[in-house]
Amino acid sequence: MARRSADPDSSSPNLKTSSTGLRRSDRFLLGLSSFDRVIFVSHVQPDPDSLGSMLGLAHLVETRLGKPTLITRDGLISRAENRAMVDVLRLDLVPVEKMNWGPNDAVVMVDSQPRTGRHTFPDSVKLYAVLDHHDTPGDLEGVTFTDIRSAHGATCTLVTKYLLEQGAPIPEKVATALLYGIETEVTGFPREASSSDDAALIALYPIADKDIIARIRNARLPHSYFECTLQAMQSSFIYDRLMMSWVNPLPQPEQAAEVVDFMIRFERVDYAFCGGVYEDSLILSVRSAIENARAGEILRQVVGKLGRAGGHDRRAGGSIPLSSTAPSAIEDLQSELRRRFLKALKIEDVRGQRLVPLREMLQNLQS
Ligand SMILES: [Mn+2]
Repeated sequence: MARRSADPDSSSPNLKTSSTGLRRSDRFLLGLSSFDRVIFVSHVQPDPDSLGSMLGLAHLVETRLGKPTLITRDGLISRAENRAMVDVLRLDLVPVEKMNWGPNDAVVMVDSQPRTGRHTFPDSVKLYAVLDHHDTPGDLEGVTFTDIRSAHGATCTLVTKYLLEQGAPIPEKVATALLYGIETEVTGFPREASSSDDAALIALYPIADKDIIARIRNARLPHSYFECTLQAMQSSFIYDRLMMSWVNPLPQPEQAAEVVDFMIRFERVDYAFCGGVYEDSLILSVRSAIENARAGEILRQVVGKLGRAGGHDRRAGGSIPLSSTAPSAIEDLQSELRRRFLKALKIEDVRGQRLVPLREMLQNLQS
């Protein structure tokens, strides 16, 4: 059972009788009783936290209410580990563009919030519920049930709580997805994890298939991954405690996040940023290695009205639609973003220092 101390928003008693004593998971399920089917949606390029949350809640609804459910995929899943998760766990995802939204369908959004620019399905789709842990505020008007806990490291933690609260048996596949979902969200250091995340991990660990998790975590990588990493290293500049890398074009949109996951390990910087063109957008990703980094807030400030951005304290992402992909237009945008980033981090307009000096790059080519 989940520990409940140190977690102010889960201190509700186990009362089911009075309306005030209803737990959140009771209210979530109660409101679904009048619907015929429950459809789960998440953000574009769903990550393990999205996938695990949809799977866990679908299981809860099926076992407690006996209603049919659907889990969906918005956009592509391209990161090798995330693809492996879908394949190995045989997740049956319906592409969101192929959905027929029925009048008596309940739509539940996980790991994201409405009108944050992270969805391709129409805004007219009415949501029954939103369960999320992002700092990025969405437009929750008209949503019947909301449970937003930015203190949680993962939405999967919230879903695990619901399953435990309801005493629902957690099958191996669901536990594996939830465990991996939490793990991927809290791997950085300092950890963006609460005692609730650790309690969920402890509850899931004995049930989850650890071999499957190892297989997902060590998914084989395509050639483009290495090409992209090389390009990122060669384009990286250090400005005081910030490193900025550019990859044009990105082989797939999630690669910007993979670059910063790697670059933030560099001992001399506190912030790593990567930007790259994918189709007609500039994809942005940020990581920080310090506490109270406000990465999501900073990226939102940097991007401003140019596009959209959001995330957490130490991890953030965003995108800017491009009116032109001409090299000069992209260069202009890159220098504007650099200027804004240095300003946001109060770094004097220093001359950037290459991570790999040009001389060394040339020497490497000759050897
Ligand atoms: Mn998440």
